[in-house]
Amino acid sequence: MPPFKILRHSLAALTLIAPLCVSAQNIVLKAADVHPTGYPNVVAVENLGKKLEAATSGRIKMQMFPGGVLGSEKEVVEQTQIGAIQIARISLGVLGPVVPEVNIFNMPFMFRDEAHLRQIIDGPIGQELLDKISSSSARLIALGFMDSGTRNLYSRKAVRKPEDLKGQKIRVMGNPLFVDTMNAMGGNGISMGHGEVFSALQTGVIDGAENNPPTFFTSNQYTAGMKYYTQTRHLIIPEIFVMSKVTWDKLSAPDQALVKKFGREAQLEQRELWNKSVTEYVAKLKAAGVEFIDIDNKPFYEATAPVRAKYGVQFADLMKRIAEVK
Ligand code: BDP
Repeated sequence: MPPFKILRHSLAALTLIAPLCVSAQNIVLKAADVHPTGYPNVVAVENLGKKLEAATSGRIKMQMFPGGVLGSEKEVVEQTQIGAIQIARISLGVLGPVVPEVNIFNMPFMFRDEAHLRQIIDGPIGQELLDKISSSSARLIALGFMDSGTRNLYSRKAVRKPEDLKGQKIRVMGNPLFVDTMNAMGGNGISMGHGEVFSALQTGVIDGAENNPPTFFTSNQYTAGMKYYTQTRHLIIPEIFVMSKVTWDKLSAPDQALVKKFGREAQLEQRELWNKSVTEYVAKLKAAGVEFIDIDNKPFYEATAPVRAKYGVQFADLMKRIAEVK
């Protein structure tokens, strides 16, 4: 057959097949998380996938890629923006450089405690922030928040006050706000992706980092000479999970409604899993010999006032509303 005929035949075949593919609308959602299998966020997103699969009789499926195999959170955000990844579960911290409005939640000592943060993310202010992300130019649809507890500092040396951090290189997430925060707390903030922290600690490229107990344990960072876990309680940041707008726009309105409904359920399910995991990993860290240092964190709070002033100036009204939520 002459080549043009083959081409014409294949095009004809394609036009026959293509409408079938579209009407079948089989979608496999690739989901990414830096945490390992079994971590509360991973489990909650996997369950969201299972519910979607059941509710659509297998038309929509999810494949979870845990453990950072699809890249750092920064890379995962970029991949999700272009539609190469469909669902990303990330810290709200790394979304700050992409959607600056979210930095309201990323400021040091923004929330009184975890209960305060939960009130906010479950209520109207949380919904407003999700809507801001979805309507921004980021091409991400925000499905829900998750708990990430309280971030505390860990280091090779015992830290009790800002002066103890002098000269220490402390890893923070990739957002200039966190570098400023760590510098204000007395150390030298160094930003890098989560997946690089363990070896950076081991090789002495950095002297410490900061995170919640489940991450500190499951990433093995506590085994890299991190003997002291100081209760600075400087950041209470939620996680967020988003869908690529490229994917979202391809879903029918009923499918979009399912994704939203199960997304909200995932937010609440993760919380139950989270509560259990904090108790479990605090016990494991202590059993492994990590010393938990309880301190009066007021000096760290005071030291970071300039950071709140610098980044908070654009959020004055919202900060007032957040403080008023009891
Ligand atoms: C963990 C968050 C994860 C971040 C990590 C980090 O769950 O999303 O990647 O911290 O510090 O608590 O990078």
